[in-house]
Amino acid sequence: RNQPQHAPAELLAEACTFLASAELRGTSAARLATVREEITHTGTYAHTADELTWGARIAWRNATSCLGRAYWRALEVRDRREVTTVDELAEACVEHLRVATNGGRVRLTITVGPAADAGQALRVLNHQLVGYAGHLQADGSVVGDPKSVWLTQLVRSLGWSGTGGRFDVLPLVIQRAPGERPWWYRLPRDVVMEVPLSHPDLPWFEALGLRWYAHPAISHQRLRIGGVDYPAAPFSGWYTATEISAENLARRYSVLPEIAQRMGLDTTSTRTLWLDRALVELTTAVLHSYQRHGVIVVDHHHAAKSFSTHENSELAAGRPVYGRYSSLVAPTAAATTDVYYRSYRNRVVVPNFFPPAPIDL
Ligand code: NRG
Repeated sequence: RNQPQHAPAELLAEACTFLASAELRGTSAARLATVREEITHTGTYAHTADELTWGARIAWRNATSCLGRAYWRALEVRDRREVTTVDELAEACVEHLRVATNGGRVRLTITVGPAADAGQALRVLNHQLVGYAGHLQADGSVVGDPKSVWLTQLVRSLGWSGTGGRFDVLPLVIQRAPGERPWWYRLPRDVVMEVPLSHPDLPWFEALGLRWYAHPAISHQRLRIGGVDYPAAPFSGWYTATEISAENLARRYSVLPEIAQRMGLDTTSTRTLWLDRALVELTTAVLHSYQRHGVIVVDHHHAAKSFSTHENSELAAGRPVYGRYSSLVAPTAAATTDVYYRSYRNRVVVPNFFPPAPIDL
């Protein structure tokens, strides 16, 4: 635990490759010498504000499962590396939500916490800063988000209790170092923006009581720049409507049978395409409701188009575009988008976002 994470030679090589990136406009020889010296003496080095900013942007550009990468240059990077305690990280996360949510005009924002170092890896255990609890029932069913059952049980064991409902916002859960007790923090209501779903033409839709939060603030990933790991680096971008409709509400919350029934569709045979038809109305409701509440959300056709344009400009800049097909292709009407007909190499290059280390309680 008291050893630096990477052999200095490896770290030095990754640092030098990063510092040579075109975006940094040729790091000076003096800076390279300083970094080399710092690594030799301390086993690591600190990025300048500019290196951190470009490192985070390039990490986004390299994120193979992201369809929204066209906007990588617009990422706002908040430098919170001075944070040292769980309380301070919780405060930085709340501040992140305030700034990124921006009343629904979601700002593309990353907040970078302290670098991992010997024995410490201050991090957020939630998958996203805002998320819904999954309450496991005695019969094995789940009220809420089945994805969160584990975290919900953890925070309950730490003394949290929620409403027990389907859209019960989880507290932030933060750990200072592997093996240490995590701490939880209720999010102030005013930083949690949610959108109740209604439909432009189906008046009964609103009474289903469906809702979702305004934007995803991905908080479990480890950001790696030039050989340095940042285990706490919450990232906020724009939702594609089908993430909410197809993946979250249809798949995990299993809402399609009820919608189909309210639409009067025959659900006894898949040949009636009741799943497809109910899902289209659900996606319509998401797009309509987010727009009505002034919250940025992207439709999957627009998202796919922006990605194709991005691919072309990256290729023109001489950079290959890697991707994970299954994450890039739209979950509905896939074959109406160009992405469907393409193939991608899923090559993970650094800087990038990585899965977190396994949670050690
Ligand atoms: N599917 C997840 C979120 C994954 C990341 N998607 C984004 N990221 N749009 C969900 O909550 O539905 N982003 O930073 O915008």
